[in-house]
Amino acid sequence: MQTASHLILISNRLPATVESTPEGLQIRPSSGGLVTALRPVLAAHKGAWIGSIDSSDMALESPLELPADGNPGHNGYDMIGIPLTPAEQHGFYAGFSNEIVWPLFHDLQSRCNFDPAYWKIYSSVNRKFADVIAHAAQAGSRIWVHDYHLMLTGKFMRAMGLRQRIGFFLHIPFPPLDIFEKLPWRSQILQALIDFNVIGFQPPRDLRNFLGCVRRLLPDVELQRIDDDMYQRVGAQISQIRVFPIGIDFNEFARQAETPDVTARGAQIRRDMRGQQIVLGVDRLDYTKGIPDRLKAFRHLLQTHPQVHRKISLVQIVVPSREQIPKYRELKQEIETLISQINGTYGDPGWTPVHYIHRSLDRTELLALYSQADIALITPLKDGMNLVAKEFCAAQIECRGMLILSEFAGAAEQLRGGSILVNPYDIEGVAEAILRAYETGPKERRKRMLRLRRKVRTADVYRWFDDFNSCLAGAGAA
Ligand code: ADQ
Repeated sequence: MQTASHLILISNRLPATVESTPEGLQIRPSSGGLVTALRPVLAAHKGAWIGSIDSSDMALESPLELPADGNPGHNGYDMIGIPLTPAEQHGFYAGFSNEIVWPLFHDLQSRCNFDPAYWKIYSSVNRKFADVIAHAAQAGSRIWVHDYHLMLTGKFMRAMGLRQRIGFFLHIPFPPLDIFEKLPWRSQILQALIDFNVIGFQPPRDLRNFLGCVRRLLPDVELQRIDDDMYQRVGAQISQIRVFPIGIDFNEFARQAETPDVTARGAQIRRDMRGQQIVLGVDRLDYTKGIPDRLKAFRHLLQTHPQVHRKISLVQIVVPSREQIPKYRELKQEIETLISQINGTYGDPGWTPVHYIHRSLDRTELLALYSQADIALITPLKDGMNLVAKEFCAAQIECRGMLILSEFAGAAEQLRGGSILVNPYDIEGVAEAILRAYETGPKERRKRMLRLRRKVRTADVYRWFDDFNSCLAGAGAA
């Protein structure tokens, strides 16, 4: 018998990799935006996490149940891994999710490949997820679906007769009507989303866009405004549509940033780059993160302000991502060409303008860089939130760093007071912002960073989780 607080989280991938070894199944916790955000809140709640797994070496046909008992990799959660065939992986994940929804929802419709075959597979994989959820759900379960891969699951769960409270949180942006309506399956997606009891978005911008689409494309749906950040659907099924800006585990990041390992590594980085201000970029390899435009802005700064030569360096960390998709491979090439061109033009034996790291970093290395950076340059073309901006603030124990942030990141809404906001497409504007940050004195830096840290500390991941979870608990069942 489960209690009413039994929570089922569902995301495209399980927050772990499962490998078959002669000793049995090996389960390793994985990293990534969503997992980083949710891991700290898992320990306190009981329930299950459902997501797909790579089962190519296990020849699985049915879902793999991984009970939490005695397995530290689970964070106290049962896990259920859904095996997907290579065709499903291709059509659902690489295809519909990442060649259609991902670019479209980031306003990059020219990058979309609206292949109708993708839609069929997306729909059938969403049904498969809904089926597994229906089997795992208990009478009092709350069901919380994450992100754009699974927008149809609510509809399928309802069709299967599930009456529990179901919520959906979108980690990525929701586009404005004139972009969303390019989607050939726009009404089906919107109709499916409205079947959730709670629909959560990151910044108010996305809530407004969603409401605009519902009003235009689903005119029979009646919405009632509760306040600026919250709307309610009127009708048989009560839905709340709200903003829940995601945060980080601020205290944990700040604590780790002061550990001896991080401090020692930070001091070494400082020595290696003495006499220079460190400009830091940290991103998954993704065209939405605006890395080429950022490099062009940095190049423009070097071109127009020779006084900063040898006094400033960009450290650009790029985490490999979605390497099976050709556009991502092309992006890597573009980034590397730009970096070698900048270093070839401006570098000399004593100074490398751009340091490029193409791999995932461990927490110590990442925190050492965050804590030593004089300027964080975070310029996504569009982003649901952007956790890197918040992690940077948490690790800035000495309050020396300046944050330059894209006005199109969801985080800009919360961090506008304290950061320098830029239009990431404006190469000259971003170059000017770097110069301005470079010239900012210690007193002003400290004032700004204290303000940013206060904001990030208050709106942390626990608050995000609690807000959504209590909203889900309070939402009417179907
Ligand atoms: P992402 O697009 O993955 O997440 P982001 O929010 O920036 O983007 O999170 C990236 C995460 O990866 C951060 O926690 C960061 O620490 C980590 N990371 C980045 N570079 C790393 C490196 N080299 N080594 C190790 N770790 C690294 C999606 C949405 C975002 C939204 C999040 C959470 O696209 O807009 O903020 O979900 O909702």
